[in-house]
Amino acid sequence: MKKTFLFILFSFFAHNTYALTADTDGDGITETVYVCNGNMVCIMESTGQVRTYSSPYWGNISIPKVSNTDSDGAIEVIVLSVIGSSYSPYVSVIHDTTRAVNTYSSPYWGTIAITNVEDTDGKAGNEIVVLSTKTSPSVTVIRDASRNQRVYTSSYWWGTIAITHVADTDAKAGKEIVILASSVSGSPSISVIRDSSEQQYQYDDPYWGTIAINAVKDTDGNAGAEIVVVYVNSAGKGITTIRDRYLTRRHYSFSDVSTFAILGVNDYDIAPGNEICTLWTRGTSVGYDLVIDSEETRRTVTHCG
Ligand SMILES: [Ca+2]
Ligand SMILES: [Ca+2]
Ligand SMILES: [Ca+2]
Ligand SMILES: [Ca+2]
Repeated sequence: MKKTFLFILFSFFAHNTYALTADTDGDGITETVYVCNGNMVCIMESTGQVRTYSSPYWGNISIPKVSNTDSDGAIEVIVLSVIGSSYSPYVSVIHDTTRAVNTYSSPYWGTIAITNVEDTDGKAGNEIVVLSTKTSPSVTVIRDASRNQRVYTSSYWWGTIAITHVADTDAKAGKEIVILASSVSGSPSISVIRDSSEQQYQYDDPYWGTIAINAVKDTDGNAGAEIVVVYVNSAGKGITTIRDRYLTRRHYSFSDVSTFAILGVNDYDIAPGNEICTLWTRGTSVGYDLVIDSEETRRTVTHCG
C-alpha cells in the first residue's frame, strides 16, 4: 500500500512541475488537473476518483492554462502538445462536462506558445491566444466557444514579435492584443489586434528609435486603456501614449534630462485616469515628473503618491 502510494507520488511529480485546480465539471467542487501516464490528462475529484483523457494528437503535453472557453458553469482544460520537431503542434480543449476534446492545429504553427487566455472577440467564452514562430511570426486566436480560429500576420511589420499585453484599448467588448514588433529591417512598431472586429492596427513613429511598452492602462481618463511607450532616438527620448480608441497619440519629450525611468502608472488622484510617475536625473539633480495625460502635460512634483 505504502509502496503504491509512493509510486503514484513519484509518477505525479515526475511529469508535473505543478498541478492545476479548477471546477472542470461544474459541480461546484474543485478538481485537480495534471499530466499523467506520460501523455494523458488526469482529472481528480475531491473524493480521489480520477478520470483520464488521451488523444492520438498528444505527445510531450503540458497544461498551460485552465479557463472558461465557452462561458458555461465549468472550466476547460487547455492542453499543449508538441510531439516532436517534425510534427505540427496541437492545442486541445477538454470539456470535462461533456467529455469532449476539441483539438486545433494550423499550417501557420511552428514553435508555439499559449501566451494568454482572455475574451478577445467580445463574445461569450475566453479565447486562446497562440504565438507562433515558423518562417514568420503569427498570432492565432482560438475561439473554442464557436470552434473556429483566426490567424493574424504581417509580413511587412512582423520580423519578430512579442505579445506584451492583452487589455481593452478601444472601449468596445473584448480585449485587444498588444504586440511589440520589429520589422525584418529592424524598425520598431506596435500592433493592436482588435479581434472583435478582426482588424489589425499598426503604429510606428519617427520618434521611435528603440521602444518598450511600459504599461497598457487608462491614462487619458476616457474609457479604454492607453499604450504607454518609452522611446529613445538619436535626437532624444521620451514617452508616447497611444490612444488606440481614437487612433491618436501624444509625445512627452524627456530630452531635457540626462536619464529618466517610469516608476509607476497609477491613479495618484491628480487628474482623471492614471498618471505616469517618472524619476529623472540631470547632472547632480534628481526629481520626479508626472505625465498627466488627461491634461496633456508633464509636471515636476516633489513626490508622485
Ligand atoms: Ca466551460
Ligand atoms: Ca470570447
Ligand atoms: Ca476592446
Ligand atoms: Ca483611456
